[in-house]
Amino acid sequence: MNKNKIKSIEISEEILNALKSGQPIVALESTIISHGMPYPQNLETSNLVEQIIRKENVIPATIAILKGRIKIGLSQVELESFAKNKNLTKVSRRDLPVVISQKQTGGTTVAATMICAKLAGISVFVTGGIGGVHRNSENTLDVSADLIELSKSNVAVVCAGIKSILDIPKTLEYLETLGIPVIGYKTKEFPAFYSAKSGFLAQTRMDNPEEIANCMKVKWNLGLQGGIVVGNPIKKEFSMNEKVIEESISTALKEASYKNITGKEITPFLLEKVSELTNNESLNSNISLLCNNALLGAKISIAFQTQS
Ligand code: PSU
Ligand code: MN
Repeated sequence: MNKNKIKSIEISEEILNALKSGQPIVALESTIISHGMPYPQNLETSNLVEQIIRKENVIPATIAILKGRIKIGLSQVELESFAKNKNLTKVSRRDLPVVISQKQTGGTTVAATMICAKLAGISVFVTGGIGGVHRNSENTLDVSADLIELSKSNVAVVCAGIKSILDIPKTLEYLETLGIPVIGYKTKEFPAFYSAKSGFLAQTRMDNPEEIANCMKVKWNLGLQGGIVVGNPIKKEFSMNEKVIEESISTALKEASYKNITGKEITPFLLEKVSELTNNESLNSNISLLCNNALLGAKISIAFQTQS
């Protein structure tokens, strides 16, 4: 790492030690804390997810930008003050240089977390849902920077698929165009976040973490740049009725259009609206799928480290 990089990145002691000794590490994003969930559920969920990862003897690395510095691994005090802060910027790839040079504080999206994880040397990252191609993108050109990042940064992203606030088949087409492997974990179908079924197929099905770790190895040994998407379906008992979800998404989309909400505000707006319209049932599903992803991510990172 060069001197300038060291100036803007701060890796916690625990994670530095894990990196040195080759202990498995899982990266976690922070837009979900700053913009994806309300306080105090955001804090409780972050702690729960970290605990699940630790139970597997894997080190969790929550990533955020604090006062212009990339933090890899937040202390409990930092996490608490971050979760309570209502003035946080949503930081994607293009925001990183702005937020860092302006010494701001913000939550990293999937795209920005991948960049920071890679800089720190972490190869497995767990989130809830990735961004994608938005519905009506033929008019708005709204495609999440997460997809482009997946073609650049060598990090495997474990998610529960994508929400149907997005256009799932277009997102899958775009992932194919960008050369990004899309794996369904124990399923042929690409999951739709709140529900295990999207009606669209993943590229392939894999049934254990070792196969996934091996696929990561093979991709990167071939010099093929970019990440891998692992779609881990939500557990049956927490999955939501597709009709209920579709209705609330359609209401949320109408309201966004009426209120003229665009750009980086649209995803947080839709997430909050859907949660409100489903009486927080979607929030509970969100928490449960994150825990489910954390466990799988920890297992993949162990397998990846063992195969190294
Ligand atoms: N989708 C979710 N929950 C989230 C996000 C997406 O189901 O919290 C967040 C992630 O941080 C993701 C970001 O990287 O939104 C995508 O935002 P945009 O669509 O503006 O790229
Ligand atoms: Mn967008």
